[in-house]
Amino acid sequence: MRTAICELFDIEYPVIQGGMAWLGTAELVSAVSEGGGLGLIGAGNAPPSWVREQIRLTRERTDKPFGVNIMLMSPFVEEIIEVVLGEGVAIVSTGGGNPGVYIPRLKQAGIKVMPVVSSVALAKRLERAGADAIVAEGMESGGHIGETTTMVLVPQVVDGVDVPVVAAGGIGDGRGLAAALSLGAQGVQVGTRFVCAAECIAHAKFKQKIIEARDRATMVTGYTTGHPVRCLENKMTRQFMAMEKGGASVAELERFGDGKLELGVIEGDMENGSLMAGQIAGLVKEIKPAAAIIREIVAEAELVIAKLNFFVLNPCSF
Ligand code: TUI
Repeated sequence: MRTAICELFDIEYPVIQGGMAWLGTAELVSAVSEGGGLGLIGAGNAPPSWVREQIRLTRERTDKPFGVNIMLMSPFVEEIIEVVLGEGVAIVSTGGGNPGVYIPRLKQAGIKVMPVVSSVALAKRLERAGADAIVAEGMESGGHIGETTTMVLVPQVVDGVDVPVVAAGGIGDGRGLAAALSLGAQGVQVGTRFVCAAECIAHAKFKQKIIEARDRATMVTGYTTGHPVRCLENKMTRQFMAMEKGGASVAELERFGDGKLELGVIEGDMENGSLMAGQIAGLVKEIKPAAAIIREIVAEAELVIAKLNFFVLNPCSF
């Protein structure tokens, strides 16, 4: 299954790992890239020295292409840009803001740039600014989200830009990949499913909580701060929501949220930690190597597409 995204990034399968803060480490990134997908180091709020170290560790583990996801709300964005330039990183994705001002410098260095967006307007603006591909991320995703679902956002972004589009949000198996291709996307970005990759350093309790999650396990908090975030529902999300309903200020809420992601996904505090995960958590049933996850997604998508093709040729056969 080769698409324009495979050509653009020189990868085997059009499956990109979401740039998850704390979890997009050399272990997972190299496993995804070795498996024929595209691994992304999740810079999150990490200091530039950590990002540099992860780039070097990834290179020790794989010769395959990989990238860095820059989270634009990080206080270290400028320094992380310097790190990716200095280390000769080939691919940069961005999230959590408008990367327009950084694109010229990245492009000048020959870096392929793939912003994650949650609206058609920003997709168009970033294509004009030089983006090589666009990730259209629906509100089914874990972490910081927009307002539109993947089903609705992807075809409108596809119609709005000429560069290849990658669908994100709510995709965790081959049916999701086939659906994304049907909407006109040339690939998928997958986050939550890769949290349960064997190589992902997420705490075992977090992986287990995703495996036990059902369709309505997640909750969105932070609408009052302007930064809505989807997480598995727990004591932390209920407290956050209660503070929002009680009129807590943005500063109070931000203070409350500080450090909670590491507490949840790395330290394994299932009640007080922030467990960012997408709605597709309900579909994740087992831990397996990243390469197997990728193989299964692609094989299932090929089967789904073959079945649909058969259906077109043989009406009423379903
Ligand atoms: O960025 C993400 N997902 C994230 S970032 C993150 S770290 C975090 N930690 C605590 C609180 C908040 C965030 C966790 N998950 N996804 C990509 C994404 N980007 N989704 C939506 C956007 C986005 C939003 C606004 C992109 C651009 C944008 O632009 C606004 C503007 O300035 O035009």
